[in-house]
Amino acid sequence: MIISLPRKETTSPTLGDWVVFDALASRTVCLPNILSTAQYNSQLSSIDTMTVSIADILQTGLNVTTSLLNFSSNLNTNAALPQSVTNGTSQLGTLQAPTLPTQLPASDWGSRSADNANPYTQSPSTSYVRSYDFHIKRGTIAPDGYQKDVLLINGQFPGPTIEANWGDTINVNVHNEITGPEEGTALHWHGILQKSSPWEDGVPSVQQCPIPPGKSLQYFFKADLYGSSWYHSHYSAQYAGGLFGPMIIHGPNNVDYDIDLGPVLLTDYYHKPYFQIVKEVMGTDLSLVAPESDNNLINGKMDYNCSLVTDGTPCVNNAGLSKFQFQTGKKHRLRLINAGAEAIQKFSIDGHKMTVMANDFVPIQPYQTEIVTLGVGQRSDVIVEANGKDDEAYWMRSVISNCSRTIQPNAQAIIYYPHANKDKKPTTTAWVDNTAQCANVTLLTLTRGSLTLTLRTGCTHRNNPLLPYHPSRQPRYNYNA
Ligand SMILES: [Cu+2]
Repeated sequence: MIISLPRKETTSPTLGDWVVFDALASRTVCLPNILSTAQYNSQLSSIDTMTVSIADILQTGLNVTTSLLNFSSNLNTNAALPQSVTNGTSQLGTLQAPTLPTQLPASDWGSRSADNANPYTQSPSTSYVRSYDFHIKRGTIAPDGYQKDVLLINGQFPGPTIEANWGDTINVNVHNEITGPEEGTALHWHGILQKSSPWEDGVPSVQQCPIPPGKSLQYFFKADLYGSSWYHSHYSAQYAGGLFGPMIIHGPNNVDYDIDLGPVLLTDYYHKPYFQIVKEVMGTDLSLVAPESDNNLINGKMDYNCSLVTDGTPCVNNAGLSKFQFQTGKKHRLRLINAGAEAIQKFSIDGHKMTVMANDFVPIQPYQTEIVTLGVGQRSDVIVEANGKDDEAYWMRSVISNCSRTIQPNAQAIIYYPHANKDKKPTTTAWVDNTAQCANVTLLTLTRGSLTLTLRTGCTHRNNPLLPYHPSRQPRYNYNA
């Protein structure tokens, strides 16, 4: 196994060293020590990542698991909690999160391009099946420092990234291992058309049967559109309890870029259990109102002000923010996904404009913007050119619009340039949002000079559109004419 290490991932780096800290032995091992000095001087002193094999790490006498674990916790330089406590086994939000390829091996969309093929009617059909195994269990983590019982897929929050090529078949073997209490579950593949497989999706107990506790179900469906999306539970409010993850389908691109940084999940976040959210939103007790969200996460991470906790739940300040790596001068693709429960998100990166290349599963005529607005379930693929300073770090932000009820609307993550000091937080300034908070970006405002609405359908009298239909009375006229 080979891993790539960025330079200076420690709280006490020696200039030019890559370091792994072994917490058990309380010692720091500089990885260049395991390479020859000549190798180090000639090839490695000026670059920013080093590829090293586990065998090389073993030579240092470190236990591999320990060193990797501590390496990943070192990634949260300013974090009080290791990644395993905030996000389980997910690597999202760390500098180790893998970048994505432009396509998986054996892609087969032929001469179809974003310009010449309508994805809704001209998708290819490959013979490739991309298979995933999902084990869904309850678990306890602290994504923003506040300890919470959540639902995890393969121990991960957010759930694993599904990847396929356009036209492939996606096969997900879902094992419902939810206990304490047991509960059904059912997954929904957001945006997939399911033209020939409607039973693989939809509302549980209407279109698909929920998976009973202790049972498994194989989902098979075609990746019929391409771009960025996500999957989530459709059972109860399970996805507000953690049961969601990114789904990326590689297809032809309408805009060139160099590096695919992968999913950027934006989620309003509730400390209340999802059972309680359901009660307050859907229940028959009319004295209850929909709850306020407690925080806003980027790729499942954010800090929280624990002095706000009044119920005695364990909480740690500075749990740790998501981190991203930019390469100076390169074009980075970010796949923005609003995987939240309720909130509209306003996404931006300080000092950088974004080129929006696709919305939902549809490639679009690219346009530049400072702020991307996303409603729940919406996605925007953006290209960001790293034209900032080589030794600077920049804030990535997402703000919950003021039409949502929240205690803490501001999500932040850090983007590092290659020579930025990773021990310091960015000091950059946010773009000014000139749109009304709930509105879309100005460019997308639909303007219709003189639109006359003619009421032809609906519950109104056919001869007098202003006369309402009265449901307690048998209609005497032909409605909906
Ligand atoms: Cu959905």
